[in-house]
Order: sequence, then structure tokens, then C-alpha cells
Amino acid sequence: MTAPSPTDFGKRLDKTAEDTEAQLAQLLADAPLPDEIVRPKRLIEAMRYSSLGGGKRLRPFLVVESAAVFGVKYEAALLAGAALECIHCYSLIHDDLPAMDNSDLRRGRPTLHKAYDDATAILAGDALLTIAFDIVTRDEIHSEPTVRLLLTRALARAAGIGGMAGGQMLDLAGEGRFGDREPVDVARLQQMKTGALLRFGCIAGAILGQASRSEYQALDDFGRALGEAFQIADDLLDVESDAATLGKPAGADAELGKTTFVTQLGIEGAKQRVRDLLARGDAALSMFGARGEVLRAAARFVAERKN
Ligand code: GRG
Repeated sequence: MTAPSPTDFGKRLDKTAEDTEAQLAQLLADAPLPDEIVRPKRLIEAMRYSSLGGGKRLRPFLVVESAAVFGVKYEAALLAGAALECIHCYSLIHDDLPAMDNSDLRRGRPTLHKAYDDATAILAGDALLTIAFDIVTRDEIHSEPTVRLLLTRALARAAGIGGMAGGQMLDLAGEGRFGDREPVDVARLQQMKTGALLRFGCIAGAILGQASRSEYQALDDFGRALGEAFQIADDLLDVESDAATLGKPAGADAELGKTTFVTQLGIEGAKQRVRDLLARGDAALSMFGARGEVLRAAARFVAERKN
């Protein structure tokens, strides 16, 4: 796998998606690794069902492009990106379960528990989460064990109690799942639920590239702005798009009576907030000059996406 040429944003995104697909297929092969005993057929097939052949691969793209800012080896960044995508796919599988969002459609296909069953979906999610941590500790990620350790810890914090899983809990509590609806701080909730993995994609490059404190901070700021812009775009799509375009049901937020950026800011207010976040992202990247160009385009892609 060779790094994409620095031209044309769409081509770069496609190339990373293609290489991520190949990387995931290799990671999710049938053959067990040393210290594994056997990879049960039904489980590995379910993991492949949910992680291959779909998705924009935005998170791996952020890892690859934030790493490119520091000249990190493409293969290492791609592997770290695949680990992040495994966690993303796990979150989608578990989020779709009857006990969570109870969704039938994901990436334009039946959700995993519909195509298989709930138990297989739970286990496939568990195994995707776990393999991500196997991947980021591998020697090919970085020659320095300390760098691998920092990356692993950052990934755990993005995915765990103070990140995505915690955000999901706040979301369910806000829907009134455990009694009265709890008040929702939408920005905080989304910073955790969806923002944390996207931010990780941006700081991963800084960690792998052993960036200076100020460079790390810049990518951290950029990642936070991009994460919020992504979620607002998602909330806008939920009210303005349709299931055929989204590959999942539209209008789900309203049906659940959810507090979103759109219910809080209104459609125009939400759009203005996206513009402000894009400006904040650009400002954060200014220290990288031309090296930040693809990440700037990535923020625009996130804000203007149609699915
Ligand atoms: C179950 C622990 C646990 C967490 C679930 C992130 C999450 C928390 C649930 C996802 C539910 C959801 C649809 C959130 C909206 C934002 C989002 C993550 C959309 C899907 O991400 P994309 O657009 O999807 O990057 P693709 O399919 O392109 O990868």
C-alpha cells in the first residue's frame, strides 16, 4: 500500500477507504493469531459483515491525514486507522441493538442483529472493540513502546466511560430510559458520544508523529471543532434528508423526542454554528500551513456530507 498523492480530496478519501477495507479484511481473516485458539466462523463472519463493504471510513482518514502532517509512515497510520474503525463499527452494532436504538437498517443493509441475532451482534461488537486494542499495541504501529502506550491510552479514553460509552449513557438517560428524562447538555453529550472518536482520529497523528505540545494542542482543537460540526451535520441530516440517502431511517431524533443541536439552535442557528466551527478548525490548523490543507478539506466534507 502506497500513500495517496497529495492532490484531490475525494481521491485521497477513496484511496484511504480502499486501503482500510483491505487492512480490515486482513485483520479479520479466518486464521487465528498466536495466542488465539480459534476464530469461530459465525463470529468472524459477523465482524466482517459489519466492518467490510460500507462506511465513509472518515475516522481512518483523519488518522491517516493527521499522521501525514508529521510525515508518519502511511502503513502505520492505516493500521491505527483500522483499529479506530473497528471501535466505530462496534459502536454502530451495539447502538443498533433492540436494547439501544433498535434499528433495522445500517449502511443501507439490515443491521447485524437482524442479519444474524442479538447474541452474535453483542459478541461481534465486543470482539471488534477488543481487537482494536490488540492492533494499536502492535510493533508496526511505532518502534517506540511509549508512543504505542500513549496511543492505546488515548483510544481507551475516547471509547470508554468518559468518552463514547459514557456519551451513549447520557444520551439514553436524556431519553428517559431510566426514569424521568435527565436534562441534556447536548454539546457535552455529543462531544463524548460521537466527538471523542473523531477527535482521537485527529490527535492520533500527533501522537504517532511525536508532535510538540503546541502541535498536539492544535490538532486537539481542530478535532473538537470537527467532532461538533460532524454531529450538527448529523442532526441536520436527520431533519432534512431521507432514509434512501442516509442508509438508515431519517427523522429518528424527532420520533424519540431527542434534544439535539437542531432542537436547541434551530436549523439556521445550527448551520451558523457549523460555519463558526469550520472557522475555528481553520484557525487551529493555521500553524501547519499547506500541510493542514487536507484536514481543512476534511472538516468541510464532514460539514457538507449528505449521508
Ligand atoms: C453503543 C457504546 C455504544 C456507543 C454508541 C457513536 C454511537 C454511540 C452510536 C452511533 C449512533 C449514531 C448513528 C450516531 C450519529 C453519528 C454517527 C456516529 C454516525 C455514523 O457515523 P458515520 O457517518 O458512519 O461516519 P459510516 O457508516 O460512514 O462509518
